Amino acid sequence: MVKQLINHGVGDEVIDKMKIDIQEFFELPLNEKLACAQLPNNIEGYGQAFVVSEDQKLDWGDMLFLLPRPVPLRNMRFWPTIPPSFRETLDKYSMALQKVAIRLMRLIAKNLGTDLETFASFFEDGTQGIRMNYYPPCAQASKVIGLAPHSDSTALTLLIQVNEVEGLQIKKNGKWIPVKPISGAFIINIGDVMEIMSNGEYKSIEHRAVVNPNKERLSIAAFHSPNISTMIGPLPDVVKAKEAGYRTMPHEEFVRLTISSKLDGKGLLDQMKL
Ligand SMILES: O=C(O)CCC(=O)C(=O)O
Repeated sequence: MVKQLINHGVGDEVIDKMKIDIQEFFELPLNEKLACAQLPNNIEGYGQAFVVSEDQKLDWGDMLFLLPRPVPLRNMRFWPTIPPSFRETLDKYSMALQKVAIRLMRLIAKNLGTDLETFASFFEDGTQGIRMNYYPPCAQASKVIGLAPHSDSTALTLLIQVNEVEGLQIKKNGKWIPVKPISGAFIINIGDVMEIMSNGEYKSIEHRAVVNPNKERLSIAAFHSPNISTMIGPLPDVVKAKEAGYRTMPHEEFVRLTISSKLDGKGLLDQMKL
């Protein structure tokens, strides 16, 4: 059984409204959703996950990916105006989840024995991406994949399964384990950036989404990373006497590496290992 976070302080009304608004968005006719369509060389907008070539087989799902934080860098061009409450709803959701993420970062910092304030400060004006996933049913569900196996390239993800249709699976000891939806609970996924910063003390988790033969499924993943000026590499006071197990590089360079890689298990992290 995978543990999930409850009593996180995010109001039911904030989560429920987010679920309603994203469901309404995905129910719109295609031409209306295309008002927020992805553009070449831009990861935001409505479309498919990690399209890196014309020839690749796409996953069985649509998504809307937005970067709500840092707030001054929001690109409202991709933010839906239908349903009319969408922007306000996402704004509230984004802020509430950022707060939970920072509280979790402090606990992780304590556990790592690194300075709480310094570690939390990396995330105070950090980046946050929110991917809203819609997986239509597929009669031949076993022949498709909703979202290919991957670990998140960010630090910490707060994920909710929106409509209680099972589909998320995590890889444990080489086996895929289903994660049961629990209403109002967040699944906390460790991402590659956390594995790197903690010098492997925290391991990122490989996961995927499978598709249901009869029912549509929705999920919302909120990815949190340090601010763009933070170097991505093992924290010096975590490494101490040990060898650093990962490369260090500017955050922007790390993001470029991420964008150019197709979702491929923990492949991105392998490129960072020393
Ligand atoms: O649909 C899910 O449960 C998984 C979503 C996910 O892993 C992602 O958006 O990165």
